[in-house]
Parts: sequence; C-alpha cells; structure tokens
Amino acid sequence: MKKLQNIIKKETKGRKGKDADLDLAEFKAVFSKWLGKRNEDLDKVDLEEIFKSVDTDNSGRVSVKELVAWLSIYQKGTCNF
Ligand SMILES: [Ca+2]
Repeated sequence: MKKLQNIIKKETKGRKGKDADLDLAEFKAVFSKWLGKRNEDLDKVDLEEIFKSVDTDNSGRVSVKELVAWLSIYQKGTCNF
C-alpha cells in the first residue's frame, strides 16, 4: 500500500493548510489511488458515506487530520471497509 500522505500531497499539488483539505472528488481520487483500485471498482463502496463519516466537523472537506483520525479507527477494525 502506498503512503496515504504522499498521495494526498500529490493530489493537492502542494496546497497548504486549510486549502489542502480534500473535496469529495479529490477524496475519491485519493482513495482509489491509495487502494490501488480504479474508480469503477469503488462504485460498490459508498465513498460519499465514508466522506461524510471522515468529515467529522461537517465542513464539506476532509482534512489530512480528519482522514488520519478516521483511519486509526478503521485500522483497529471497527469499520468494515
Ligand atoms: Ca472537515
């Protein structure tokens, strides 16, 4: 698995701070790259639902911090993705 942070960095093209937050389209792109899947394969997965659950402050954008926090829960196996 590629490093998620590196993928995000590429996707956001060096945007900093709040500007580096991912919108839904970027989030989908990051996710598919990270999992090494094409977007079509991810159609079975409700990424919008995941996006909402990652976006804990409901800002409509996902920050790296939010994503990392969500992933730590996911990696503990409490999220069946
Ligand atoms: Ca957010």
